[in-house]
This record gives sequence, C-alpha cells and structure tokens, in this order.
Amino acid sequence: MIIPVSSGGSGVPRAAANMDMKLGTFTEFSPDVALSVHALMLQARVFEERLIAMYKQGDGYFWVGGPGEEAFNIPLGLLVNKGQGLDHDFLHLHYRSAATLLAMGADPVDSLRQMKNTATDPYSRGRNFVGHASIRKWNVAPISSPIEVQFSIAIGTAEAQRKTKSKGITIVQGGDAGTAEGDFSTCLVWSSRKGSELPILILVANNKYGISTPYEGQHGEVCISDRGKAFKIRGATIDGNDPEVSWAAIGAAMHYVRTERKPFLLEAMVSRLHGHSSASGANFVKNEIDCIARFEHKLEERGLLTRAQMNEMRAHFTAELLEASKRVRKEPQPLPETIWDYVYADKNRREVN
Ligand SMILES: Cc1ncc(C[n+]2csc(CCOP(=O)(O)OP(=O)(O)O)c2C)c(N)n1
Ligand SMILES: [Mg+2]
Repeated sequence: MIIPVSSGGSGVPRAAANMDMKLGTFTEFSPDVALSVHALMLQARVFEERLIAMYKQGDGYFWVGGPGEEAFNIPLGLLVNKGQGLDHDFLHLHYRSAATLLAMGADPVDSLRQMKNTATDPYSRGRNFVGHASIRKWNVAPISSPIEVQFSIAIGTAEAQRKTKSKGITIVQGGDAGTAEGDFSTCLVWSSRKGSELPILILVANNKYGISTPYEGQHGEVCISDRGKAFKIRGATIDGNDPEVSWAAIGAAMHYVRTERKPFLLEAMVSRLHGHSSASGANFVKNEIDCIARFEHKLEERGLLTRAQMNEMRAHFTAELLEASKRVRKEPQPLPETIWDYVYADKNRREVN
C-alpha cells in the first residue's frame, strides 16, 4: 500500500504529474504521483510528531520543525536536481525543511539522532539541535539558527553557477518574518544585477508569524513576492497547503530559473501546525489549515485511498519511528575529548605558538 517514490533528480515521475509550465494553472496529479506524494507527506508529519514526543520525553533539548509545510516541501524535494557540485542544485534551507530532505531520500532516523544529540548524528555529530541538516553529497548547506543568513550565503553558490555556466541552480528558503532582515534585500539586489542575474530560486514560506509576531502589521506590501517587482524579479504567491498547486508552481519556477538563468521569487502560504517550536509548547494548533487532512479528503473523493488505508499507513509510520527512536536512545553520545572536532578552532594553536 505504501508506494515507494523514486526521489530527486531524473528519477521523479514528472510527466505523470501533468505539470503545466504556466504558473497558477495546474492539473491533477496522476494516481501514482498522488499516492507517492501523500505517503511522503504523511511520513514527514508522523516523523515531526515523533520528534516532538522525543523532546517532551526528555530525549532532546529543543524542537523546531515543519509540520504544516509538507504540501510545499515534499514537491520541492522531489523536483530538486540532487547531487554534488555546481551542475546540481544547491540548497540553502531553513529549520522547517525536514520534509524536503525526506523527499530527497534522507533517512528520517538521522534527524532523530540529531534530536538526541548522538555521536551518530551525521549532520552535526550531536552538536546542533534538530532541524539543522548539512549534507555535502547533495549540496545541502548547513542550516543556520540565525535566521535569513542563508539568503546572503546563497548568492555565493548562485554566483559560482553563473560564472561557470553550470547546469545547477541555487534554491534558498526562509520564513516571512525573516524577509525584514537585510540579508533578504541583499539577495534581491545581488540576484538581479543587470547582465549578471543569478540562477536562484528564492522561496518564502509564509506561515503568517515570526515567533509570536503576527504577519499583519509588519508588511506594507500586499504580498512578499511583490518585493521582487522593483528588481524585475518574476514572482508569485501560491497556496502552499496544496501539493498539486505547489508542484506545478515550483516546477514552473525551477524551469524558468534553469533555462533563463534568472531569479524567481516564490512565496508559499503555509500553516504552522505546532506553533513556533518547543519554546511555545509545540502543541497542535487547531485553527490552521492542515494540508494533509485536506489532501486526504481529495484522495478519498477520487477513490484513491480509503480512510481505513490512511489510518493503517499512519499507524505503520508511527510504529516504525517509535521503534527507531528506541534504537537511537541507545546510541553513544559524543565523547568529551571530541569537543574541538569539526569546529574552526585550531585545537593545536597553543602548541604552534
Ligand atoms: C538573526 C536572528 N534574529 C532573530 C532570531 C530569533 N528568531 C528565531 S525564529 C524567528 C522568527 C522567524 O520567523 P519567520 O522568518 O517567519 O520564520 P518561521 O519561524 O515563522 O518559519 C526569530 C525572530 C534569530 N534566530 N536570528
Ligand atoms: Mg513565519
């Protein structure tokens, strides 16, 4: 019943999605794509729920993640040209991007390891808190806790791709509130210089909050994507709670950036289903759109899955991740003597002097 997905790059069944290259118009997923996308969305959600449970049980110090962004982040991960080097896409993601990485083929257990800060955590060797991946073989730059810095850093990989005329593009993603920071403006300026435009897809996940500050009252512009207009950057604002809309829009925006070698600013309206982070309790928020509940309703209407089958899938993912969290609990913590490993500090500095 759980459909395996060939994730990332050329393995993605793109044609089956009937993607229209015109932004804003789309057609339904074919049944196989609908089922694959749904399975990944559900796995991503259950995985976040497991991380929250781990945090609440004391198996971690902090939780931040992306329940409510699955309808946008799963299509994003499936459409990436995954690999290492300039001919593949570079990703400068944010702390709500676990679903994107899952769709690219990341093992969710590695995030459980980062939550538990084990030495086996491949992203930070137990140094960073959950949601901070770093995957060199897929051009995934280290995710940063200071918000928005990725928008300045992304200029570097996009500029390298421009100068070397390579095939890859740069993808950078952040939240709505972070667009008030200078790094976002820096990105707009650098990506749109006349004759030196950058192949960069600028993504804003607008969940209408910056921690506890509501979106209303913080923005003079109608849409964040309108901010590209002054720079002649093409843009769109879409319903990021709909995976079919998201797939079509991301696919079309990527196609534009890949072929025109120019920037595109895509804003996705998404939900924040467990609040900002563990700092605000991480409990389920009822008054937001739940993209999975909405998509499941469609799948039922189309006769692709029954409620019983979806419940069974949820139970399967829940049991699988619970089991994994128990295994991770037994994995070793980093040894104290490794504290200076993987940091810029020169541990031999005193001896050299
Ligand atoms: C440079 C910087 N300033 C402030 C913070 C504190 N901070 C953490 S998350 C956050 C809100 C971010 O809101 P938004 O960009 O909308 O992203 P969201 O968390 O809603 O996805 C802030 C202000 C930070 N981490 N880094
Ligand atoms: Mg926000």
